[in-house]
Amino acid sequence: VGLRINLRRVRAGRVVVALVALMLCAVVLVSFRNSRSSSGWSSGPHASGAPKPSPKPVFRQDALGNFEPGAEPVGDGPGEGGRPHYPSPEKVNEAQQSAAEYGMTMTVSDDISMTRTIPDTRNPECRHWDYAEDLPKASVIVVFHNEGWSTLLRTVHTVLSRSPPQFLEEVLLVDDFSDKPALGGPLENYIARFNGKVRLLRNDKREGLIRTRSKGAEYARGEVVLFLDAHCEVNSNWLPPLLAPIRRDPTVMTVPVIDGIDHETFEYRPVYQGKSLSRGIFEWGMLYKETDVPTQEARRHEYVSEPFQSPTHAGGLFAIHKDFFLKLGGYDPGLLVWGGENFELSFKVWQCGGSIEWVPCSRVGHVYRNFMPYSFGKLGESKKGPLITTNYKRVIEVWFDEEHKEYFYTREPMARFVDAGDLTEQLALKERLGCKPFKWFMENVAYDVYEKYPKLPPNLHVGELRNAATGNCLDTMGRAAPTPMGTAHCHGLGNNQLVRLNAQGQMGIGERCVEADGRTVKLLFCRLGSVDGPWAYNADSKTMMHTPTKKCLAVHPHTGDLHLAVCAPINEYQKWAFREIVPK
Ligand code: LR7
Ligand code: MN
Repeated sequence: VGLRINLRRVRAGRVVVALVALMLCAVVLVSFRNSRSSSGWSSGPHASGAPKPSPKPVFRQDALGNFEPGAEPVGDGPGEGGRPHYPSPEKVNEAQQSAAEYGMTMTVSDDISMTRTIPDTRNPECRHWDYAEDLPKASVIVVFHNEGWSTLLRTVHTVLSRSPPQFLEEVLLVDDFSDKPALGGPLENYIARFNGKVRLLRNDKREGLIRTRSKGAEYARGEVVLFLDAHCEVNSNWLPPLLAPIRRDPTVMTVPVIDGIDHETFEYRPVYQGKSLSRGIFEWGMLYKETDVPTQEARRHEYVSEPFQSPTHAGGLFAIHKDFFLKLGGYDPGLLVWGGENFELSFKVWQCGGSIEWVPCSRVGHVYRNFMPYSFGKLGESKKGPLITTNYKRVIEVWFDEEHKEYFYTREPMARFVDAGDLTEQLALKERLGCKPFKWFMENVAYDVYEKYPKLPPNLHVGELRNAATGNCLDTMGRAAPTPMGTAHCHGLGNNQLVRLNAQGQMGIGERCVEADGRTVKLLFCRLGSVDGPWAYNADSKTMMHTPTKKCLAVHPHTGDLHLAVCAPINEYQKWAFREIVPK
């Protein structure tokens, strides 16, 4: 990167020399003009010629961007400079308890200053961009449910201290029916010190993060709504780069690059150390994934620090013009609590006339929790089938086409059985806005999904896989991959027993694959983008052969464990039958 800047400098320097010497004028000028127009340069404050409106930020060689702050002095207190912090010996127990309650060690967070310094993790190029002075103002919306005090307020403090005030309309906190006492009166008292710059709304029942965000957007006073999770620390000059693309085009949604904050030590860890930039995609079971920015997209930009287009986003951190968000109907109000809303918004933005840009010069730290500390409450019980799968089904039933829907159901057969609820309004919105078909999105925006996750071969069998000798069914045993696979009493409910075997020998349960080495049979995450596997089922002999070893899947008669055995088709412990199930 430094190299690139140097190259640019050399080139620009060469231009000046050439102009002065009146040598090779024509050739050099052409190359200069080309570089100006392709980067969208127009006459910035330091360029010669009549000033023109700047559709894009100006890249200046002097690194004195108009909002560029000086380096913050690094103190030596706990966690300063983004360094890891550890609980003192007498607080170890308390720390463990707080980690169990919040999914992050609040005791450690509580020791760290609200405005500690963190490393400026941006590409050095970022200090050269010069943004317009009339960017739209943002409401920063933070929804929360039973979040820890110091992480929530550190989010607020860093937004207030690291945003140019003229672009920050307000910080809008929306409480999704928390019941921790500190988040009641004490929170109201605390934010009073910000003289109205920080507002607080409360739900009168649990709505989940998705509906709570839509509500925040409706109440927001800013032209742009900018969402953050309640455990973030925004980094140096994070705000203008997110607003500039929206000023240029109000149908652009912008996403900062998300650094990691460790849930135990609160160490600030930059993403992309020595790695190339990545962007958001998805695989067919609708897990969110990131992948390298394809060359086709990278080639469209002169600088690696320029925003680039991304098919999807992780969900929590993004900015969008309020009117555009509301025109898109906010989030589908039928999505419950958590999950899938990132895809819904991504597909909707792209298919209905907008675009998503990831902004490398805007960096925000986010605490990745150890586990989800909250339950889904009554909302979780009110839906048939697992709630997140239900959300995914709503999203794909509205935005996918028939071909791509089939890949989702092939990979996640359980989804066929969940009730997605009424989709009339969502389909009507898609119609009314004249949104483009999913095929267009896949071919023009998310083309890299096909490279990573090839189209899926059909399933030959889907159902529970019952052993003839024991009468038990193949089962994940409720354990997370990687784990040994087991068998258990057949319950007919699908879920952990809903096995798929596809035409290329891949056997799995949802996104996880059954694999075997030598003797043990395991459940692993399917190899990235793999659609094939080692299994061959013979419906006559009822054996499941592991083709690389030519051995057969068997239950051990004594231990009951799964293993690979020398094939002996008369052995009942090696006979398996798929039974289609229709979970109630
Ligand atoms: O019922 C709830 N009500 C809420 O208000 C549940 C949660 N929330 C709040 C919660 O307090 C937090 O502020 O909603 C916010 C997000 O919840 P998290 O932090 O528990 O979610 P996450 O970080 O585990 O999950 C990611 O996916 C979610 C899917 O619905 C959301 O989109 C999160 O915002 C999203 N987080 C990010 O994108 C940060 C980067 C992580 C990655 C990849
Ligand atoms: Mn989060």
